[in-house]
Amino acid sequence: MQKVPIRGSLYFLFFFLSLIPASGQNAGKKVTIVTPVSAHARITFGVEKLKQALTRAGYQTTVLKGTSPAGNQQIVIGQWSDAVVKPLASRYALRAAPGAGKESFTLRKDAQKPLLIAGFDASGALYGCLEVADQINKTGKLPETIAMNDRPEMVLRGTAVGIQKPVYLPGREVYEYPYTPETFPWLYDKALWIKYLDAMAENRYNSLYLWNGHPFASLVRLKDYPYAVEVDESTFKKNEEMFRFLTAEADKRGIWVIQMFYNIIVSKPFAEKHHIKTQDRNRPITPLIADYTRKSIAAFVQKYPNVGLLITLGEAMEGVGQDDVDWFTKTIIPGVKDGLKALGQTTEPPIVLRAHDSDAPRVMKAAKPLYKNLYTMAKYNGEALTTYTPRGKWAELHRTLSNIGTVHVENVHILANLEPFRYGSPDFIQKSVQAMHKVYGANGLHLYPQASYWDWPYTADKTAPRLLQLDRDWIWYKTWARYAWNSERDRSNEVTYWRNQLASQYGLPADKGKDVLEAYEQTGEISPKLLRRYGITDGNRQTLTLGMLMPQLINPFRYGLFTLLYESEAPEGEMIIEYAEKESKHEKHIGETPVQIADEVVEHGRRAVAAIDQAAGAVTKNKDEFGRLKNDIYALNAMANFYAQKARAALAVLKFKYSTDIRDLEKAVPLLESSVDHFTELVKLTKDNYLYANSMQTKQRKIPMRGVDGTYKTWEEMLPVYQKELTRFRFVIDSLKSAPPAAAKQPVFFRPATVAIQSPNVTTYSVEKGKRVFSDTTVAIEEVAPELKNLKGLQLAKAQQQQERTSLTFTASEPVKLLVGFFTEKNPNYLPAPELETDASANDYGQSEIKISNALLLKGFPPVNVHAYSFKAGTHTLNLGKGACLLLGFVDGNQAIPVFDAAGVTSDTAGNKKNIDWLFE
Ligand code: ADA
Repeated sequence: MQKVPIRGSLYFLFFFLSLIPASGQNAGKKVTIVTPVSAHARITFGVEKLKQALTRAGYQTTVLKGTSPAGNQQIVIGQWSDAVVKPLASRYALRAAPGAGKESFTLRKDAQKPLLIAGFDASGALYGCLEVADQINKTGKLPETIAMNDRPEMVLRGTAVGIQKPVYLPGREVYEYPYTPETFPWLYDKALWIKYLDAMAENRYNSLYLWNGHPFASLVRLKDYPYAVEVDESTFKKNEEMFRFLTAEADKRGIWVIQMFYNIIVSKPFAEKHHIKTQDRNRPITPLIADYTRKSIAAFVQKYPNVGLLITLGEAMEGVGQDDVDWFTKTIIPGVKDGLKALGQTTEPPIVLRAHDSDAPRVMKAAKPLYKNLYTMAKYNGEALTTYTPRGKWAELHRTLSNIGTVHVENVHILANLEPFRYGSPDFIQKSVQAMHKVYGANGLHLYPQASYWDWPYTADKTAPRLLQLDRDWIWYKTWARYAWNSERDRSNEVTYWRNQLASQYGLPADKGKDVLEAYEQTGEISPKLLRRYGITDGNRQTLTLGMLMPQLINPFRYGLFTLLYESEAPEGEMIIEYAEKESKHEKHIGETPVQIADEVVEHGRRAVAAIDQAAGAVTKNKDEFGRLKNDIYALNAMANFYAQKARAALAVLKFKYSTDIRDLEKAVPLLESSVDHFTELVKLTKDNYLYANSMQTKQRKIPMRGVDGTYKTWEEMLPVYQKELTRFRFVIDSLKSAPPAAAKQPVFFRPATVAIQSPNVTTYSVEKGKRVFSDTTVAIEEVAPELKNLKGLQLAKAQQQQERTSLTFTASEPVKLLVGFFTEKNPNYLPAPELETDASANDYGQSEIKISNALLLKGFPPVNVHAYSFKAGTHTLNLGKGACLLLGFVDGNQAIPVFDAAGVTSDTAGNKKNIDWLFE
């Protein structure tokens, strides 16, 4: 797999096809297929598909190997270099077209002459066969004449399957899912794999990524670490058999299987034996785990030399830094090389490096001299679909990786803002693929499932039996694949193409097919626009379709706003809070505004509903599925209206923040009421139709509500929250009207807890104004939220925190919470706050949420946000990363830590100025 020098779009040299109307008169007509004597498995597979199409059209087929063609009802198939191809190619005066490359093919047939299917390679010949089979299926006959060259634009066109679950396995951490039939019955279902692989081939995908934390201990046994295997003997055998089957069947269809894994995770039995954790975000590389991983990779490559590897250096490994470089160049690449050496093979399997939570350009620089078959990958729009006009810092990173000279692959990652509704807007997707090329310089696609990634192979629809994603989301796979093959297709032809696809799907006349397309394209704008203008994050800690709380709209920083969403994954524009601030100052608005989006999504919803209603009466096929699609369109319309009204209400409320005029608040009431009404409608539409909104049902889920124990995953559970918000709001307005603002709420002081600290040796300080927070500087507290005043902070040396990770070992006789202060600025000098977008373990101690925003101010430092880490009684070692932070002391574990913004209590300089969240909570 090398980079193809010329893009497919330029390569469309000529294509014409003369079709004589299908006569249905093929019965008894004989066709001879001629293939090379020893044809590649891909060619044999292509011939099989072609034969099936011919038989369906009434032809009698015979396959001959290596015989020269005679007569016109012949199809000659092979690579340009094959002996069977050469004579016919020279009869047509053809050879591989200039610039033809991997996976390219040529089809040629003149009237009364044989049909030539010539591939640059076996994949090309396969695609040639599939193209002819498609033509026969469409027209009912073999074309009389054909002249066509084609090849894909993107080098890698892949889909992902997560061998993961919506919840953690008992006693396990994130991503740790051994391959067993109990956990993944579908993984051993060969018929399902064949169906999936056939659909991939039909869409011309050429790579299948399997995602898992640590697959090796389910697939290989190591001489030096035999105890690391984490499945029983019979499962181990089943896994070997399943993997062999899958890779062989994939290869026939021109598909590379690529195994993904996270670093550094070790198997559970291995961890137990060596008394280490299976994963530890802040663990440095040790010789033991390096050796174990290197040997695991070597054994894997030796056993499955045709399987590629997708590497995630981030997440379970110390953040961005030299460790990433070392791990990739001293453990992973040598592991692959050891495996090749043991095999006596030199063909390097592809290694794809993810730019996730690591400095991929730096790692690639070190790795390029060591290994040739390298690729890079980064998330297209984070863990969502938000825009086809990406820009900013994130676009820069993509371009940097594309410019390295290896192929850069776009990862359409978890679609956290689309779940669980159907999505299939050809227009949005075509433009996205164009942006991948033009803005990012990329030349590969890696596509996640459209929804329910963690629940593969099922969708969230409440049906019996459950629907398969592969069936329900056919249009998702088809659209991306079509544009990955060629993104520069003419829009008006595309409208015709998709109109016909949808008409045939639902047994509709063409014009009604167009209505369905319209419904898809109108709704296709709603979730992207909403998230990029109102959202907190592009990550899967937010489920957009469940709505957002009012404080999340009016005070997003309190919820760990992921600013990249606005800066890179949205067109230039304003957030709700920015818009309101500008309004108050009578400043000019720039770019896409929240007000504009409110209007636009309502209009998209209206048009989509009208379009789907127009088609509904004419449906003759797949009626149940059409009913579900229609329901989704209605649901998206209700959701669009919910957000529009709530955003408008938020703007009115923010106006009050500046005006302090209660009339501004009163204007928000009917808007908020109406948003709750639309949400009630959404509940009605989803209650009997969906099992859940989001497939990740773990503690990482945060927005709109925490997902502890699988709660708050349906609209029904959210409705009372929104109703309560409204009730509180009405009540507060009444109180404000009838009485002057009540005296400030009395702070609830935290109850300090006593623990025995084993290391390091520290002195403590009272968390009060004037006290020094570090042992090596004179920096003292300028302002602090009074709630903290009884706590004993731990004085650490700032310089040391910046050089080494902060580690604390202590014993608690009762459950405790440790309050940690993070500086609110991204800067290598400061310890980064827990970030679920790049660290799925960031909530292991319940620490991901900001408890007290702007809790503390130090001179010359950014404001400090407080997070809380929970511990049971016992001895613990907490490893934080490198960078300055404040350990503000231990609190009684039974005391609930309220979530609030102390801005205004501390000072106006503390970031968000006046806080009005109390209007709603
Ligand atoms: C985030 C996300 C995870 C996973 C990860 C990744 O941490 O929350 O679910 O998708 O990124 O591998 O990109």
